[in-house]
Amino acid sequence: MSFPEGFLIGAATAAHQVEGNNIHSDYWAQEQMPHTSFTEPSGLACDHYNRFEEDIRLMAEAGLNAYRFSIEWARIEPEEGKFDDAEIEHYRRVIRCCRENGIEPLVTLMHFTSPVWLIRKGGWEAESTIGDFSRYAAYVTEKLGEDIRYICTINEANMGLQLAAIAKRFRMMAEQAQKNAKKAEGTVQVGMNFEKMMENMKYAAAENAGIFGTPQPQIFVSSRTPEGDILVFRAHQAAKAAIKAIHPEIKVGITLSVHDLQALPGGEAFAEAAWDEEFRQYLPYIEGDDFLGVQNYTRTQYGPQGQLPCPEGAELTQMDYEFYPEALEHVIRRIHADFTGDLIVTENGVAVSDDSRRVEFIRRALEGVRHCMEDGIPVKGYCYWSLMDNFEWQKGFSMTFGLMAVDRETMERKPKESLKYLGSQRC
Ligand code: GCO
Repeated sequence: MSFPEGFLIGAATAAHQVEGNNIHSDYWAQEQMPHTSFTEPSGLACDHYNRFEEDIRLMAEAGLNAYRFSIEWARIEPEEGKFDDAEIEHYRRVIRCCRENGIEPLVTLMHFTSPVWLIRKGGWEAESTIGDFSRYAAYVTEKLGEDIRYICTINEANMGLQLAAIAKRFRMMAEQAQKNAKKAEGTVQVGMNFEKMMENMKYAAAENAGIFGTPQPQIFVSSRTPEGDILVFRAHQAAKAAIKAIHPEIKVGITLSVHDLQALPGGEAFAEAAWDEEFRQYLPYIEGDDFLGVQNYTRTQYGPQGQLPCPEGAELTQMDYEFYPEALEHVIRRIHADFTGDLIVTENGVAVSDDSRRVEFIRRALEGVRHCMEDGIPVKGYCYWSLMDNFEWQKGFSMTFGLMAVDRETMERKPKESLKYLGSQRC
């Protein structure tokens, strides 16, 4: 089955990861800290801010008809209550360029980065963020709404608790390491400086306090309290109401990070609990949304003792995920059992150096999407992550997810076979 007329096939990016010089954002500030946890600063990133016309043209020439990108809040409102119309005009040009190239823009309003002033006010644990975010959403909708049909309010809104669980495990390991730092260094077969890591954490706390007024700034990608976790979804609801009040015809949704959670014998309860925490608990906050953005990369397996490592001998990606494109079909089916609204795959991709593996990944992932649609599941689009190799947050530019390579010196774009392959998959 080929995809129906109007099915969206495209690529995704995020402002901070590709545009460059996002200087009013919390991430930019943390990247400059002497004891930053970032491998390298984002700097000019992929200079997409200045090269977006070329990038959009390359997508259109390859046959893509959709582009998911984010508008950067820290550019639009660099100071609280002061909106920068010049930046609105920049994004108006991006949206117009999409339309001129026959590409549907899917606009994300918040993709992990926030203005520094928001974090100084308490960030994603502060009640005031709900009003600040919906005011920003209203401003963008007023200015650009007539050219937009799809808005994703918040990217991967369910990351907070996932991070809290990881941070808890890390803290326990770090406390253990602090007790026997030297001894701990002898228990791993890799040169680790646990003492230096602990030292760094102390300095970083002081540096964060200097920037944000607190040693533990509540940036979006932080461990979240249960109240903070729900605050993110309340911010989504407030922004959706603000958007609908101005342009009710715009389709509004949120995007969630979802794993294909698989239970081996004895692991059923763990897998069920993980699905409740990762997805089901948020259903009341997304019921009635126009679509749900599905973001999936791999699977997670559970046995009688809980989460299992990747299967022995499995092909791994640069991110140490298992190469497992079948996860997408499984997770779409699982979501549809609980949420029967429209679905758009807003992120699915693979960080590999061999592009033929990316082509194989896309082929198998889209095969799974087709199977879901043949069974009547309302999938309306697929956006591959990512259009170009870009700034993978704390890992810097080392991960290559892109359909295009970018020369780090010259910023020259080098489209890969996978870009052409993806474009060839439209109806
Ligand atoms: C995320 C973000 C992207 C990542 C992508 C690859 O899901 O973390 O949406 O910014 O770069 O997922 O890890």
